[in-house]
Amino acid sequence: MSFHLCAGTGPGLLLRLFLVFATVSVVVDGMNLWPMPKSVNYGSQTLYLSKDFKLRTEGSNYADGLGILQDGFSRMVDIVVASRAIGPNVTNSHVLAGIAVEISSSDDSLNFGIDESYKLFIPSTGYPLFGRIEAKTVYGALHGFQTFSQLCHFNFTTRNIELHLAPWIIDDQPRFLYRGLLIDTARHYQTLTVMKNVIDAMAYTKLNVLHWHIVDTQSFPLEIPSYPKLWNGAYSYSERYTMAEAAEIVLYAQKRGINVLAEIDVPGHAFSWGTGYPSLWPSSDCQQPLDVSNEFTFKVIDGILSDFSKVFKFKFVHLGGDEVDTRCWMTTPHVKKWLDKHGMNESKAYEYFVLRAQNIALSHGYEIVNWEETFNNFGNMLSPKTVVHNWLDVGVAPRVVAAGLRCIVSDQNNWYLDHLSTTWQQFYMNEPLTNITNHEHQKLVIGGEVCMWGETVDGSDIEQTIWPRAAAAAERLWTPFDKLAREPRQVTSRLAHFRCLLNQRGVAAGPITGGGRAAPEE
Ligand code: CP6
Repeated sequence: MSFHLCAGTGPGLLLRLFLVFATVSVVVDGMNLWPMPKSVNYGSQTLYLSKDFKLRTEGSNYADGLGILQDGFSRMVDIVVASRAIGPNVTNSHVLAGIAVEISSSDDSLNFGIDESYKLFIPSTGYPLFGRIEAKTVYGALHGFQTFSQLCHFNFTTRNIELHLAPWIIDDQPRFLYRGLLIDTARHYQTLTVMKNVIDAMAYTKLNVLHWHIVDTQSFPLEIPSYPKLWNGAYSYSERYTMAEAAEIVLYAQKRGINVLAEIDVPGHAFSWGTGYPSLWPSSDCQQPLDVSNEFTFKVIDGILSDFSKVFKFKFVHLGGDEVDTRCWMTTPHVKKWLDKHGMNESKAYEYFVLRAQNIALSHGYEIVNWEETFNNFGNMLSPKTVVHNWLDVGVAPRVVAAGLRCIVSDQNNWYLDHLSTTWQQFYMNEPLTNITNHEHQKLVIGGEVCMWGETVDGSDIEQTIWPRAAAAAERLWTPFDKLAREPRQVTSRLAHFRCLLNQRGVAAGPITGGGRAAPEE
């Protein structure tokens, strides 16, 4: 069966058929917004976007020095027009002349926890007709643009862009402050173009953190000015990022309301570091983990984080700490001698390494994210500024927040995009607050993250591996709990529509028919 659910108006054919035969009531809301806003009201009037659709700014607080609002508006118009030849407006009533935006805060720094809420009003009467977005921050206004873009459809008869069901009153804000997507550029290098395309699609789904797993055992693609031989561990001369290009990615993301969480995964997952600086390896028989006994190891980490702090302005840095196999520390004579001298066994040395890396990050002004093994092994020793990043055990988040630390959920059975058989339904239904009932504890779950580990994806298939499954998780992280569907089939048609929208915008999102990552002919 082929699915064609990209129709601009009303529920898709499948949902219409479903509604005819449905015995349970489903919320249709007459629209296909993704992710579903907190509150939506609408009417029945069709409006036509002016060929000269304008941004009007109101209130004088926000100066838009970086052009975030102006550029966000232009991009929004571009995705709505989608290169089509728009005909002359056929009517002079019900023409929407533009959007007026009022931003109350002058601050355009993209700090963690900033207000991302917005209100979107589309009136149906008046002249001239202007939509209106009210937001505390420019980043809230950008979310308003995204929602607005999903209300617009090209009509092939009139050659106008139509906006149905006005007046609209939408009141929206995210459920979680941290809505992440991990990209791994160590197992396969990803081009700047791919990275930017991923960021664009993240903005469409209202995800707000790009977790950049830059480096791993397989390659070290990033330039580190303090230790210029580190990127000798890149796959090739071309498969690298200059620090200036990293800064370009950070700015590109910021202009779309997305923070970049940079990761160096220590002390495991770091073989590639030794290509340029072999003394980071304990010995030729022990090339990971990094040499815990060597002061140079921590000097290099300090240099990396010093360089990071000039470019990666997010308040968190990710220090990894997962899957550390410390056995060869014990069998490398100079390391064993050092451990004995300091009265450390393997697990104490692992703790010492992670805590020392944490202190270096703190000295550069960062708060820290670490993978959950650090909590499982020595949770009570972690800095209070640690966010524990779950991936292994669904039971860890309740324990982390009960211990007073913050937590990000990335359950490998539901939110790992490299697991091709994990279905979009699983991505949708994975609930970060499972088994956490205490309200104070719930607040410590700052959000969740879907992970696109890079072993099996390159530029040829990364987009359809991420999308639309990451979008299913994005609604879980954005939409208020009481507005989320209880059954995935309640959102199938709306997600299929959003997936078509991604395709129309040049994002190679795969079909949703198979559940997991499906082949197009399925
Ligand atoms: N790389 C790093 C990985 C994984 C992790 N860390 C990983 C482990 C198991 C699965 C998928 C990915 N490839 N650095 C674990 C956080 Cl199933």
